Amino acid sequence: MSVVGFDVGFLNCYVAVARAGGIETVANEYSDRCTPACVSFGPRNRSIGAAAKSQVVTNCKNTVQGFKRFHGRAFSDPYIQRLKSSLVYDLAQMPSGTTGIKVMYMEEEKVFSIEQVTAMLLTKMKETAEHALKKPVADCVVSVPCYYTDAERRSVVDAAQIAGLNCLRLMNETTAVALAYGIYKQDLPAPEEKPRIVVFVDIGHSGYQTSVCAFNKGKLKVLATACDPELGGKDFDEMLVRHFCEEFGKKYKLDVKTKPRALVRLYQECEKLKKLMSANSSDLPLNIECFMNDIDVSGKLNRVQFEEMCAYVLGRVEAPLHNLMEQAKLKKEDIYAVEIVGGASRIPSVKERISRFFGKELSTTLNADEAVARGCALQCAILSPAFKVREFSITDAVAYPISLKWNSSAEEGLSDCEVFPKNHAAPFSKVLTFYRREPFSLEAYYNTPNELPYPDPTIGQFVIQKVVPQASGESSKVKVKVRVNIHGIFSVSSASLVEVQKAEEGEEPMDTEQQATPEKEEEKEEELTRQNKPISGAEESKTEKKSDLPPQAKKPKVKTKVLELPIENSPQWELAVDMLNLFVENEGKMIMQDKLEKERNDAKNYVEEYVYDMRDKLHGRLEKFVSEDRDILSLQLEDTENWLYEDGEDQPKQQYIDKLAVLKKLGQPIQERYMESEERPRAFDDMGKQI
Ligand code: ATP
Ligand code: K
Ligand code: MG
Repeated sequence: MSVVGFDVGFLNCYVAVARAGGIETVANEYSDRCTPACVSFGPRNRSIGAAAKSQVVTNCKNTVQGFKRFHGRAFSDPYIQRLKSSLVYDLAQMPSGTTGIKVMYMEEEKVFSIEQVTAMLLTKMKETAEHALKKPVADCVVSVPCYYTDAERRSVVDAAQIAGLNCLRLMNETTAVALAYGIYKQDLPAPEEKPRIVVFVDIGHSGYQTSVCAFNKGKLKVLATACDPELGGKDFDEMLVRHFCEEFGKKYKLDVKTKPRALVRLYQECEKLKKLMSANSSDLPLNIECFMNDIDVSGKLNRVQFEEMCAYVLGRVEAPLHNLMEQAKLKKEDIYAVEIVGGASRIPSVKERISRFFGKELSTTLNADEAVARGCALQCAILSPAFKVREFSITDAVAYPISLKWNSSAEEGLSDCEVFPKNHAAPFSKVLTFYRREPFSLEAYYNTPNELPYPDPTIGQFVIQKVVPQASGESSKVKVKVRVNIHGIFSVSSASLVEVQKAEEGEEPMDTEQQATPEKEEEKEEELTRQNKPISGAEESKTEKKSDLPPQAKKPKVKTKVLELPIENSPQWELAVDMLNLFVENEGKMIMQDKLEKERNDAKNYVEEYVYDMRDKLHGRLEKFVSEDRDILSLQLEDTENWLYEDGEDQPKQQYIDKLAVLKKLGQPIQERYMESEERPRAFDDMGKQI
């Protein structure tokens, strides 16, 4: 049982774990708590995280970044098509129609689905967690932007599974931040008191998310969320890049856009400049040596100019805040604090605008980079039976209103019904009742396509199968349970047919079938239910925490049998099970390949190290102990060194092991003679001191 939280950022990822001492953000193999969301493909292996980031320029076509926005998207999605032209690596269509990336890997052209790429990143983050916890990691909580739709969420759940993770919850990033804020607060209002209202703002590299939450002792409730999925640090970088492309075009006659490598370098330098700009308002230089065609370029910029060129981007900061307050029907005076996180929240003009909107100082009590990961780890701790953590209940909100539509009887045509309005509590289940004689299908969709940052409002088709009329020929009562689950994903979770059976007075209830749930009907329900119309009334709605069984009624005359009905689920862009299994298998193979390649490299490094180490020693402490074997070894060392740079550059692992063995065979006797002398009594100590 592991307790781990993963913040899978667009640019920066963080891993937090729970240990005896509490929640901790842990460092990767480079002693860095930030792992870049970057995967690089090579002729023999993959590099992931920091190792991949270092190849962004040298191996730009096979180094993938910024892929968080491809989840759950068709390749033909206009958004993907628009992005495609601005990327230095290639995108491709998966057989299912979703988005994949095309790279050279193992000297072959390969297409990987977005789920696979994110799984690679998660594999790395999993390793980081395992290294910190010193045990295998499976259970975890993974962050997603609160504006993600179902298809995007399912895609991330699949990615986690491909990486061998058991994702206990996909957690909205702003909700993770809210949890990290609230769980340690000792002074929250009592449950019956007026809640404390806090606004959370997360501006990362790709997206801008805001939420408003109500806190009472031991609980938080998300009241509303509002976002701009296309506003983040990258948009400021974009403005800078555009500016310098133009400037260098004029000044040096360079067409930067034609050279992917130069463009990638310019992005890197502009990001650095932007960060410096947060702390300095004076002129700041931007210099790149050998930028293009052997030309060194330089430019400069100050904060006033920066803000001018970013006026359009900055102008978009307020809209989501208005939207948020409107949805929650709150006044600015109701807000206790505005907590900001995310890297781009450090931009002074962004802070200024948010602060001006609320008319108050912003709070930065949370770690701007790590709060999401910490919140996820806290949620994982709460969900894990193995970890004791303070009771804290989290009620999230549905981001987009969800409706169902279905075919009613011929006369009525299509019917529909909003099952989860915007900001409805989640996770949540509702039971709907239908009267049917045959299988029927439900289509779930987001009913506000205009506010959806996604081109297709369809969530999925759900066919309720094996519906048959009652023995009397009348329609059967079919109860359908719909839910927004813990990941924020809509599903039709179960369906059952209520079979009414006449029974003799005093007869014992019949044994129900294996699948059947022990549920009895109430007459009241039937009266509430119109023909072919579901009832989503309060008495049938239950939160997931409560039992779904209605109170048992004593009715001797009528017995009912409840049959579970199979449901055929076809959510939009669902990854087929056989594909998922194949991806799981392939990820395993690639992990193995990376491991083998690492071992091969290590074996080569051992030879190299031995050559240099031994050569030094032959002129140092071992000098006294070599006799006629000296020349043979020296020669061998030199030969090996040359070999390493020529034929031995790229050999199978065993070759290096054999080479090392040959060298050691020659070196060993010398070292033994040295060791022997070291172990001799004090009288011989002087010799050792000469080293
Ligand atoms: P997302 O949340 O959109 O998935 P992310 O979590 O990877 O993205 P963060 O790590 O929160 O993003 O923020 C990264 C962004 O913050 C980058 O654009 C980075 O340049 C910017 N950033 C970091 N520090 C500063 C700073 N001091 N001044 C300005 N921008 C900064
Ligand atoms: K992050
Ligand atoms: Mg983030």
